[in-house]
Amino acid sequence: MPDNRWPGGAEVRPLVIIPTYNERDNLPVVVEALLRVPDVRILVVDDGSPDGTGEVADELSSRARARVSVLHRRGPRGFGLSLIDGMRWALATDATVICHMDADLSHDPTDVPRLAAGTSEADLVIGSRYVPGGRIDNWPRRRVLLSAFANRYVRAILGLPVMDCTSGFRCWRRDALERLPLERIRSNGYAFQVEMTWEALAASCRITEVPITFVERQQGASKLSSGIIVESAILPWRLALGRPRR
Ligand SMILES: Nc1nc2c(ncn2[C@@H]2O[C@H](COP(=O)(O)OP(=O)(O)OP(=O)(O)O)[C@@H](O)[C@H]2O)c(=O)[nH]1
Ligand SMILES: [Mg+2]
Repeated sequence: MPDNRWPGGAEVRPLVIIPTYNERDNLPVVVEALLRVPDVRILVVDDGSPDGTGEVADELSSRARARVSVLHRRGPRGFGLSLIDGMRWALATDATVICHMDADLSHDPTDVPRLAAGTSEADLVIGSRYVPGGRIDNWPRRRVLLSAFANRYVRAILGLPVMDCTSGFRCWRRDALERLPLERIRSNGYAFQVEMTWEALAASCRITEVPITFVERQQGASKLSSGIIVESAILPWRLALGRPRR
């Protein structure tokens, strides 16, 4: 953010949540890049990664205590569960903008100020691959097709006015996140992003999309599973049939 203030003078204090599961080689790169962005604080939410990512996160935190925190989760693991825990943690701080991004360098840390700045006029800013200027680099054709299909499918069933409903690179205004019923969110994979978008619209949040370039991970393994795809296929129907948008 140019001078770290929204128009009108309110101070902007961004906090970026990074959920991790087996990202020991990627995490230091993403954290160091984020630390080069002025005023950003970081929360790593690790799910007891067997590869020791949690210890790597502790080491990063010990070098920048004021800016890097770590939440070690116990119990059932999950991307959505981790983000909800991270959001609750963030809401207990004085952060005014709460962002989240993947640890696998698919999301560019230098885009954070651009997304965070968008919260001056929107409650939720989505880093989008599917608006003009947005791109995907190096994804296998199978993944490109799956993602494009998933977005068309969700939009067709739910009529969401959002081009990239499944993007995991987002910034929320704190007051918007406070209005959402986080205790109701059940999804854990891509569907989590869709469910949060649905709830944001239900809470009359203003949503904007800013273009990003999404890059295929270079290291580590994807956690995409058939369970995540099935969950994503079912969720829009569950929302459309069971939970009206008010
Ligand atoms: N805490 C936590 N983080 C997770 C879990 N599953 C995935 N993540 C993290 O969530 C982010 C996105 O996961 P990815 O495996 O990259 O999934 P993806 O980006 O949807 O798929 P790819 O494009 O194949 O990488 C990464 O930072 C992961 O480490 C989980 O169960 N718990
Ligand atoms: Mg990824």
